[in-house]
Amino acid sequence: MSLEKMNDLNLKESTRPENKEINGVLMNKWIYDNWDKVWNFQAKSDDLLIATYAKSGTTWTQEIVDMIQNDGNVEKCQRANTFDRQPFIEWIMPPPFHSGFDLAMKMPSPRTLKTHLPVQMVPPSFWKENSKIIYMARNAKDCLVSYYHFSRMNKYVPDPGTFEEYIEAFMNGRVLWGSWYDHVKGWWDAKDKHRILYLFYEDMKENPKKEILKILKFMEKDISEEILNKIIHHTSFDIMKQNPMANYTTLPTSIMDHSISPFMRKGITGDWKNHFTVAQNEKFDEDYKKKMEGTTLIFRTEI
Ligand code: PPS
Repeated sequence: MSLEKMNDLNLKESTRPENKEINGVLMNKWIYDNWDKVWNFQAKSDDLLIATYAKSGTTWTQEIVDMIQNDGNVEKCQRANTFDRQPFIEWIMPPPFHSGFDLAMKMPSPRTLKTHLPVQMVPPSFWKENSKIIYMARNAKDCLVSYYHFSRMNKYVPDPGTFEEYIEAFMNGRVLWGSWYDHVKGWWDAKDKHRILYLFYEDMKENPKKEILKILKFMEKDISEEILNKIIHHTSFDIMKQNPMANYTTLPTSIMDHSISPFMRKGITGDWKNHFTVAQNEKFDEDYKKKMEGTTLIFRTEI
């Protein structure tokens, strides 16, 4: 179905769906209902999986990887929407919308795929096949702010309520894909046992060249300095914000309403300072210390 047609339809599915927990992790109803299919997803050894907690720089990483795979050819990277180029494996939608899961099944190899699943919920075939995985993490406060605004504009995500209420929900892991704390720690531990490149949004923001070089090495790709500079430029926030194949503006407004908050919102580190009150920040930090105790994982909340 064309996106224009989807736009015309006043679908029932565009109202916010119910959510249910799978092993303590909140998921939308469609993923919950189809969990067996997701769990039994058949990964391949030449798959490249981009894994993130939501709002941590997934789309950015996806665009970088696609540009690398296409040797910096911008036209090729504009062949389709991000979500069609690199299917979102657990995203199962009712007809008439196509689902990332179905798309991944149909896609020829080598595939680049996306997931927000916490590490313990990744389909076991990825470990069996030893597929490469790039994990991108973002500091909790900026992630929370981004997720809050995204939840306001995206009707497939639970209504966030007030910012105060949302902080509570985030701290308690009562948001889709569960606890940020468990997610980043779980993947951090997994990186020493599997082929996982663990990256940080803040590092990418500070020095994209250095981080893209890490991705190139991981993907065993070599490119010229000229192409590297082209990739840095094409995947900068300002360019991606204007790119309809990366900014999610082709989706119907009944799903994502960019007039409420654009998907490509600010793309910075430290925006949390414009949102948290002093009291909210103190409470968040205190709770953070407890939840992150004992891990070697360190985040930067400003650069
Ligand atoms: S999703 O829906 O989970 O896939 O969202 P995700 O892509 O992970 O995160 C969206 C946030 O990433 C920002 N973004 C970028 N920041 C810097 N540079 C580039 N190129 C870029 N592309 C996307 C996007 O603006 C969202 O963050 P916020 O803070 O809301 O602006």
